[in-house]
Amino acid sequence: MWSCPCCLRFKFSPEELEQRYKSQEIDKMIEKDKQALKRQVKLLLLGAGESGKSTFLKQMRIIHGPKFEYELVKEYQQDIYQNIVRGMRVLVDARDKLDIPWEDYSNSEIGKRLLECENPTVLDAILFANYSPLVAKLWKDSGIKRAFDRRREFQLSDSVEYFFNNLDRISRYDFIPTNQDILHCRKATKGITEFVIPINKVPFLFVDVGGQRSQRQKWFQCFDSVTSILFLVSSSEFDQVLLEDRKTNRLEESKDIFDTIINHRVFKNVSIILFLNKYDLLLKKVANPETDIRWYFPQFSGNSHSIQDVQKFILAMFTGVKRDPKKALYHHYTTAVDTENIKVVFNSVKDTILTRNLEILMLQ
Ligand SMILES: Nc1nc2c(ncn2[C@@H]2O[C@H](COP(=O)(O)OP(=O)(O)OP(=O)(O)O)[C@@H](O)[C@H]2O)c(=O)[nH]1
Ligand SMILES: [Mg+2]
Repeated sequence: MWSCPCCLRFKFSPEELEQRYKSQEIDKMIEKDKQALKRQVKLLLLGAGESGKSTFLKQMRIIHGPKFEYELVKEYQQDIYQNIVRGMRVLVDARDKLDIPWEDYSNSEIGKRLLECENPTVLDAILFANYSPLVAKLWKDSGIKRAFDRRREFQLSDSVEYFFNNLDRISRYDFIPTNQDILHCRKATKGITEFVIPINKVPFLFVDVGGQRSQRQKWFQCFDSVTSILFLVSSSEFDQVLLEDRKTNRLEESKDIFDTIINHRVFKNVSIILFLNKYDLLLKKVANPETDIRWYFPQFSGNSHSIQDVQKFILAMFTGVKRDPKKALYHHYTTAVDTENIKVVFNSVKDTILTRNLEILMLQ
């Protein structure tokens, strides 16, 4: 209630007046926060491990700001060095286990050295200089390339090829990661990361979670007041198994998670947007005569080397689990490492989300 300041002066001591003034200011701030919270759009990024959730969030920063801070870029730089060394170790080990001969036998010594040296916890430009010539030499060996071609049989991050192909630039002492390098950098998310980005003067709160099995029990902590769920699927993973148990098909796992989310009663009024991600990798896989989606999904009845047929099949797999026929489900084919693609896709997604948010506000 508003009170006339002149009357208040006779009723209260200066201390009491000050106290009153402070509490009125606090009330105003709380009210302002409440209004801002009401206007805020909360977007949950969900999906299995490696589906591209954190990459999508990086794109939001690249497109809408704020820029990556210097310290963060330095962290990415170290992670990129780690991605490269770990990636080559995995390939050397796989070549051995798959019994693929070296093209140049002298590389076996280099491979052994790489496997035997202790895994450094922090790699900087100076330390990385010890590794980069070894990695460059091994990447040229057809034995390693053949192991790489059989990568679906073991666990290798999708970005290592990009980094190996950019090794000369990355090995320079003055290397500073570009946005493209940052987008390819792989670090599994542990826990929950929240990031607010003002878009069209509306605060968008992005919530990024870890998608691996051990991380999923934390998801329910962020199920409150969600405006929309952006569910990411790595569509190129139809022939791969999970890192967590090395036997479950990755696409099947992703579909099961989607089933739980889309049919969850907490999300009855939440719009769900499905991103069939890693379109670039899917395109390459479908064109490859050495693989066939039918080997993993015998129910596939189209042309297994037609990208449209494969996309249609994967989409139907996901839309098919939705139990409520009235529930809206939007979908997009995305390449999360491609800024132009995400710019276009997010523009249309944003309009859907804002309209939906307005409807919710009007109902309140
Ligand atoms: N080529 C390609 N790579 C992608 C795409 N989307 C993501 N990646 C890469 O895939 C890897 C995994 O992406 P992340 O964004 O870390 O996946 P995530 O869903 O956050 O994974 P978790 O944190 O483990 O749940 C990274 O190395 C990305 O650069 C894509 O559309 N195309
Ligand atoms: Mg992540």
